[in-house]
Amino acid sequence: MLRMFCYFFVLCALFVVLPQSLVLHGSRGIRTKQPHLDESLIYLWPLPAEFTSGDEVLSVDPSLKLSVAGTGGAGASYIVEEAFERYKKIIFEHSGSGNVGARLRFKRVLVESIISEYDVSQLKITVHSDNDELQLGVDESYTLQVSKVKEDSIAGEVTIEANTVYGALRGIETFSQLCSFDYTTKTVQIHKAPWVIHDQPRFAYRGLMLDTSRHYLPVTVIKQIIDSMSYAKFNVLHWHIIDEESFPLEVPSYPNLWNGSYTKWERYTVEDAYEIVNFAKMRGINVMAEVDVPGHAESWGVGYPDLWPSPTCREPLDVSKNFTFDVFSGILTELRKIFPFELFHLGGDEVNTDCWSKTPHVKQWLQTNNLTTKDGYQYFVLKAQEIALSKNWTPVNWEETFNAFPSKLNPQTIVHNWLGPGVCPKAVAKGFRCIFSNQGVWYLDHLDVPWDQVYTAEPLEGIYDASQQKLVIGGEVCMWGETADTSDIQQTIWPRAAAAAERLWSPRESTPKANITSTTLPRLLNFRCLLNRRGVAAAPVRHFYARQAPD
Ligand code: CP6
Repeated sequence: MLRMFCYFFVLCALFVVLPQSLVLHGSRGIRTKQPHLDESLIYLWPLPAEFTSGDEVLSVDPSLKLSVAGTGGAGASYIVEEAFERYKKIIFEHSGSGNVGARLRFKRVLVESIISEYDVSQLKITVHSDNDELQLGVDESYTLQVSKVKEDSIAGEVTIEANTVYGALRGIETFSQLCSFDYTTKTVQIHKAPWVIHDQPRFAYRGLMLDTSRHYLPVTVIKQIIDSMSYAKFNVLHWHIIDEESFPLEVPSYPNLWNGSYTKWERYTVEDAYEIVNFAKMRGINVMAEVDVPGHAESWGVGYPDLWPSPTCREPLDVSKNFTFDVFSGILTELRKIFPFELFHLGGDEVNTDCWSKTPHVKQWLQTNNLTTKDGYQYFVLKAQEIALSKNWTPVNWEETFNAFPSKLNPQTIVHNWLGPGVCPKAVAKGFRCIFSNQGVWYLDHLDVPWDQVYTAEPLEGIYDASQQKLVIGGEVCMWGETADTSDIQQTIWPRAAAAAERLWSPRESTPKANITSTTLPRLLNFRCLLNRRGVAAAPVRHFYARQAPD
């Protein structure tokens, strides 16, 4: 009897513990299986705006050649040429492809039916403009065609036509997703040819935020993240460089600021920042820097304690001193040389003004100027906006600034949503532009949000007027750094960031909220494996074990 009871107890304990451990360690334990390829599905991520496909298979020459043409000529082609070299490594990854023995064997099989050894031996890219300026709203459209030319000695042709090099980059990414290695013939193949793809993004702003203040991220890691962003067609890296915990960036005119870094190793030189901006540009990604004021700035005072209201009350920055604005303006002058993107993020979130009312000289200054603490907050944010505007930047601010004084913000301001879904409809109704980042669904540090909730989040929810919809420039997933560092950042970003990337790129009609487990999930599982094949530590797609799907 006692033994039976023990068995029963152990069994009950198993039932209690097991499902929980599956939820908590879903990514370490049983995983959602990659299903066998369903030939009827189109394995592209994000889904192109328009496409048609066929049922032919073409082989691709491992010594694939690039030809770049167009009115722009060689002007901007170095961006395309470098991209081509990167993608050749990705597409022809297996050492069997291009292996002479394998090629000869393959040739023997095909020698009677096909004239050329491979169907596709050239990628023809036409770019219509040599202007390589990368700004918000840059033309990223492209047409990608894979066709069979039977009567020619060249059996197949792949062409990409784009208005800018950045459109060409998006087209090359899509081309790479059409290519797959066939282990029987040891060749790279394109299935479902011929293809005609007309593609363009739904939103101009498709962002990922990185926070290098809570945990320092080495430059190589930031570059890896930028590379992975380009696979999902993201186009803005929002770099939350500085915050209250650490100040890792070099500011030459105020050389003590980076005394606020965690260690002397956990820093970015001006040259590092340049390199990151250039690396991103080569992949069609803009870098938007953030200097979050007046809250979230305690680390500034490590080097310049006068920026604190007092040594014991350190945040927000001292609003009463000219020195505070001299330093702020000095930082922006240095950053302007590094970051060519027209948007600049001024933060303005989570400002607790207790230190202003508790510190005698600040309290006195507020009284003298007949300001409440809330007025002081407004004064600081508007002054920061003026400084950014004077440096020819468009200010972006977290939504609290809009919530506190909507009619005072500069009309150029882009309101950055995060507190739930509500602010974009209000901001665009007042004529402001808006970025959607609802923390309930697009904060990647919230590990409990499953991929389908990320996917079905809709930036235009609650906005019905077409002219107001145009003011939502896009959205951004945020990777706050308190609970992630180099060891696990990629697996925290991916695969869920990819769900947001498709929401931001693909047409609303082709990314419905219903039935996403039947067609969208297999494509996402496939994209996650693509990331893994490219060396990105994307986590398993948590689905059935973490939570039952909605449909
Ligand atoms: N840091 C800064 C943060 C957050 C914000 N700003 C944040 C707040 C709440 C959550 C996650 C992140 N860590 N500077 C808000 C924009 Cl849940």
